Amino acid sequence: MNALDPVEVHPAWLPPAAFQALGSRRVLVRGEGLLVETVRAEVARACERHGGAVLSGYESPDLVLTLGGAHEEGFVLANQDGVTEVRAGGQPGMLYGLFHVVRLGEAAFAAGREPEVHRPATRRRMVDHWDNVDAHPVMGQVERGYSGGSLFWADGELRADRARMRSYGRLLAACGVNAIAVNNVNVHTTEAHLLTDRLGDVAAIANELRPYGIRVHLSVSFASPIVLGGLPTADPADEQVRAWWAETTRRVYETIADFGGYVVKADSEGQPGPFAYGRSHADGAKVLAEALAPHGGVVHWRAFVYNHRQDWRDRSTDRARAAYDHFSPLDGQFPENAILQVKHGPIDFQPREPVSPLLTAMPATRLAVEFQATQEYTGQQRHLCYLAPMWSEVLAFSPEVPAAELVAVANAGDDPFWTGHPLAQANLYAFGRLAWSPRMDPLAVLDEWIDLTFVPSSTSDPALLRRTLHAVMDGSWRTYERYTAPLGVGFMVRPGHHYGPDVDGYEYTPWGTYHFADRDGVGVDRTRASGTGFTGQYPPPWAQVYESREQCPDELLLFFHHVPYGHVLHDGSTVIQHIYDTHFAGAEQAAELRQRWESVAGLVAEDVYARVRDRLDEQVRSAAEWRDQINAYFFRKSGVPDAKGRRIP
Ligand code: GCW
Repeated sequence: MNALDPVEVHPAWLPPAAFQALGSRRVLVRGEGLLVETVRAEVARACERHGGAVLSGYESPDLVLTLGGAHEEGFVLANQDGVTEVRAGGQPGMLYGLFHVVRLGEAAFAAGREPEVHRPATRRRMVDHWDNVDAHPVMGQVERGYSGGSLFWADGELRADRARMRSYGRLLAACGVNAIAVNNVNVHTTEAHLLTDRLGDVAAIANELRPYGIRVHLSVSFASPIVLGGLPTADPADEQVRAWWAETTRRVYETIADFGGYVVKADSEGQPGPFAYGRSHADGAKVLAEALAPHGGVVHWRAFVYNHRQDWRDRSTDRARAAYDHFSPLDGQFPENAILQVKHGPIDFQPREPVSPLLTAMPATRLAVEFQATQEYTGQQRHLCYLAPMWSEVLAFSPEVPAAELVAVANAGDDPFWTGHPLAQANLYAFGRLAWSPRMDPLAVLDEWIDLTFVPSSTSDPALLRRTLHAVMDGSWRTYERYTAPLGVGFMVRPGHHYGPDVDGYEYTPWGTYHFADRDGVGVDRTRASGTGFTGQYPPPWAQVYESREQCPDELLLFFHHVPYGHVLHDGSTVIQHIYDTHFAGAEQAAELRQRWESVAGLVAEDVYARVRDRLDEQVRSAAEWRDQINAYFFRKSGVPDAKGRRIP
């Protein structure tokens, strides 16, 4: 048995106190296997701390964890005659059942509890790390990482601190995640070698994560046959190329028998892909899928393909259209073990976007929805932004969406609090829970996270703490939205690092992210009638709703329409007045959050309190900067004064 002792970092949603109810019981664990051993070790540690006992035979237990059910990852929780039983389909199910018992606390042992059946909505619940092995000259160790260094890599090497990897796997398993990609989708030279001569590093990570039921996936370069294999081409139709992928993949499975598969970013932002050979993305995905199929692996093929060298003068090209235009004609052509991984919005993880229409256009293709837990465009873990309400809106959009697998770009690193901002841990936790159960209420998820992370019995005023956490977190995404780019128009961030306001930062660049503000109005005309026609990519009723200025939801108005500043919104205010009002309000709310946090001084650990306070200080400063730049910009463009006479610099 491997040592499972947690390391000296913040315990996140698994502090020892969260195991009190379980650990004070008499527990019987039945079965054999690696994950059952993990369960046994968890139980033993909890019982040692809290006075319970691990039973081995016939003594009467309070809790039985046993195997024997239908779904490998599922379990049934029941209480009969005062004994709580978790009957799991397979070993992973027992592990998830254990963490469910932890989540329930005392409630798991209440007599007469109705039996509950639990099983994940989808087979794979995955986090993608954009971690580099070699620190990248611009992007650093972790691309878009705001949590210190990588958990896996440092300065070109695999990290020596394997215990931290193990602890991470434990946290992921406790919220339901079962797959992880350990390197950046932008695959640079060193990282390309993880597939071949540095595979041992990947195997070492897999060894740490395996006891928690997590499979390792690898981002690979489409040009691997050239870069690693010395072939003259990476053309997917070339026999040598196919043979190279087949043989390379066979070796991978020889080393890591339960390897998950490949993640590919192709023909995107400079990454190589099948277009170079006149082949389609289905052709490209096929060659990798075929290599993986005999071993049970999958390829996640990203749909984030667009022209990043667009001419800003050309108003007919629309980046929002790109994924659908490229991929919808390929529906039905992807092999069974290929999963098309689609960003949740048509552009790029903005705080407000419509749901990507591609998700409704691929009935014959396996899909994954990609969320971004790392807060690239939502405050970079300096601002508080609980993202689950946004993700839930995406998941509720249409029946296709919750049926897809879920992937999140990870937000964790070697920071002592895992996620830089301690409250950003909730985003990782919530992602796992929503991937398991897409229809869960995001605020109920937050309650789970609060109870686990800030165990009520460990604080003198749990009610005040809970109230405060809800007050600062529930609406934090909307607060962020208020003081940043208005009404869904997006991208008013500083080019490059994407932190803080820069209204015209991207306006005259090749990136395809424009707002088209002039003296008369603002927004992108994506209608069929007079714009780029993007609205036509949606099925009814959305094609009509988004096409119509009158019906389009306010929060997306400028994503779909170019309107005059005097355009009247559903709430009765004009666009320009809405911009002023929301920006004043948003910055004020940020200041209120900061005040509110003071009420939990002494209720949470000092280091957590201080870190959150410092981040909130920066959020208050930055929100005021956003308010002033956005308001000043639109006042100067439009010449329309604020109806309430507030000072606009
Ligand atoms: O949002 C953009 C980021 C890039 C990222 C890219 C992607 C990994 O700015 O840093 O590259 O998306 O999703 O591929």
